[in-house]
Amino acid sequence: MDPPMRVVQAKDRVELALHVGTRDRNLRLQRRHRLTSEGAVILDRRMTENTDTMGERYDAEALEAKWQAIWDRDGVFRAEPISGDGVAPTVPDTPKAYILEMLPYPSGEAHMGHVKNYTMGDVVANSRRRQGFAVFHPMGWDAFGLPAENAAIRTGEPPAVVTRRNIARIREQLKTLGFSIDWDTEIATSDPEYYKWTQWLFLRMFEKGLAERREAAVNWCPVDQTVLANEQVVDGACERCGAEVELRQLSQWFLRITDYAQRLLDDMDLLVDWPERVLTMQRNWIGRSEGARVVFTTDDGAHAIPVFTTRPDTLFGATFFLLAPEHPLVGELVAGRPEQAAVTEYVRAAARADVADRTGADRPKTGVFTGRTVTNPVNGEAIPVWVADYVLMDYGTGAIMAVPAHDERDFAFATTHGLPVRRVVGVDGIDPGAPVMEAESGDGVMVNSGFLDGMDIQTAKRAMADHLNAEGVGEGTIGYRLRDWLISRQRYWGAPIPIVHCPACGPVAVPDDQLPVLLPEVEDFAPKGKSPIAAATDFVHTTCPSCGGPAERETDTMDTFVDSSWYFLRYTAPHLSTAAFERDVVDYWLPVDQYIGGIEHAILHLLYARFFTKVLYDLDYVGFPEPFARLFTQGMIYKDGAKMSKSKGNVV
Ligand code: HQ5
Ligand code: ZN
Repeated sequence: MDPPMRVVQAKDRVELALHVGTRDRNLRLQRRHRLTSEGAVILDRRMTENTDTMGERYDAEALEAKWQAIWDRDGVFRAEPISGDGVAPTVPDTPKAYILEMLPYPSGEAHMGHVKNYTMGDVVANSRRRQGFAVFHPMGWDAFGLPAENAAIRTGEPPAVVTRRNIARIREQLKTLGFSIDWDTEIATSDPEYYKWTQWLFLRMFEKGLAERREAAVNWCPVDQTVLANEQVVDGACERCGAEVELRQLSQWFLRITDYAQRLLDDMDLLVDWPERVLTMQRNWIGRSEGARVVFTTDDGAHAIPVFTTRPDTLFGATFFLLAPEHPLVGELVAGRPEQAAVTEYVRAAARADVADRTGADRPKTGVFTGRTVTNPVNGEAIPVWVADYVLMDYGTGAIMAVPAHDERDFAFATTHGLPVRRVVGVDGIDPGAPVMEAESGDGVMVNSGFLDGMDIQTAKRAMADHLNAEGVGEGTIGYRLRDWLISRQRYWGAPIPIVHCPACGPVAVPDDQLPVLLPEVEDFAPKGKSPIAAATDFVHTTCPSCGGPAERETDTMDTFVDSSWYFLRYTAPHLSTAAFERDVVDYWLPVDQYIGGIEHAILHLLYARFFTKVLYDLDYVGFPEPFARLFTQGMIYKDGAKMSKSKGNVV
């Protein structure tokens, strides 16, 4: 057979001949160029059937099997160094290339979405190898989570069994494709030897106060019967099943990613090889805003009520003041007044209402007047105090200054209850005193705002913060849209949270030498509002590691995104039993030189992985603050108008 590509170059012409073999055709592609001072000009192209070598055309089954067996035998894709029990790897000076694609959920079979993703990584890995880099190109399975569990609920088969079968199938498919993967470092996040270290990481965070249990209004999916992270709620619906999400008041585990909000923003400066689009999405998600804390004083001077606002520039437009029904001052403000009965009744009704009902954008804006006023500290104006259920105690201080001209909900409230509306950000071509017909959110120049008049919004924000500081009635603050990461799930197929609840000691960490806390076997995987593990009484009843008294194990499991927040580190020590990974080896391979995956992970996974890496960096377990030096986010493969996925049943 001819060599696949032949180049003939003379002084004034170049001829290219390329052989392309497919299963049933063998083509010869030819192209002739004339070289001119302008460059190469194509003279002609030809495509011919190569009949004389028909017997030698590319036979995928035979050739792939032959060469893949040889690659396997010789371990040609094996990376060095890798940490393992009983080995003491030495770290070389060879330039390295860690090429990584996002690991798949083994929820069924590989499909074209995966093939596209992993082919791109393979191309990069192969080219880096030929350039002389030590290449690390691993693969693993994001094996915990709802897909395997839902399949198990349908068929009654344990998720572990379903997962094992799926992994075997998808591994076989990826192997058939002949990717240059180091299969010796394969990991599955649902293996106890992996999740032992997921639990270990959780405990390091627990020790640092970065993992904590607290009561909060959380997103509840009534179909999946579990809580969801904010990031898993899309337009009010569960990202996985599409059901409308409810708000519930529950005690849950959170990771304090908000402690890292500013660093997650600042370190984007290091991510010069990330798509600008992804950085913008993360920046918006973190949503840093400069605002102010402003103190309003009650009409009798007895109470100073602070509010947080992201719009201190609009303070002159505050025409009324709202308290959450749960605000601790409500009772006292109306005590003995004619408004007391109506306010008490309103507070009682609000306590019975669903939080989602209270805060929905197009719900009627109900409220009740307290008969009291507070003083706006910037202009001395007395403004009426109302109680309104769209104000929640969980956010800010449970009190807000209402600026109806520039906030939609405040505008709706003012309209409903006949309260004044005052424009403070001008609109081009409209008289500053003209009536406001709807909440105006545009950019403009300050009006009706005393010393702020004529400033743009940004300048006015800063000027107001300075003024509040100087007058001692508030101060400039920095806030973030980012919320703490809710990681507990009331589901079976996940890493158990390694905590014991003791009536005397409270939540106590399971000692490191008792890890992993193994997922118990249960009969019934169906969600019931609490984790199916709660039915495993042998598992639940235990003794307190601290005082030895009777205690109960935590039965929630961790969000699958916890597993995928550190897998790229574990590949460097896939079977090491004494540590999650080793510092010198992980520092050799990381950061990942090229990470490739779908744009759907621009916020969730990529932010979580950055957060975990920073925590480990601060704890001195890794020597780099960012995990992925370079990122490529491919377009997702769609079919019939939906993301190609096993759960949508539209796979090729
Ligand atoms: C694509 C499609 C489908 C998928 N386990 C997670 C995951 O997304 C990744 C973790 C790091 C959080 C891409 C997808 C991802 C890769 C694996 N894909 N088109 N798993 N129709 O199995 O491009 O974006 O769903 O990079 O394949 O996808 S996964
Ligand atoms: Zn105890």
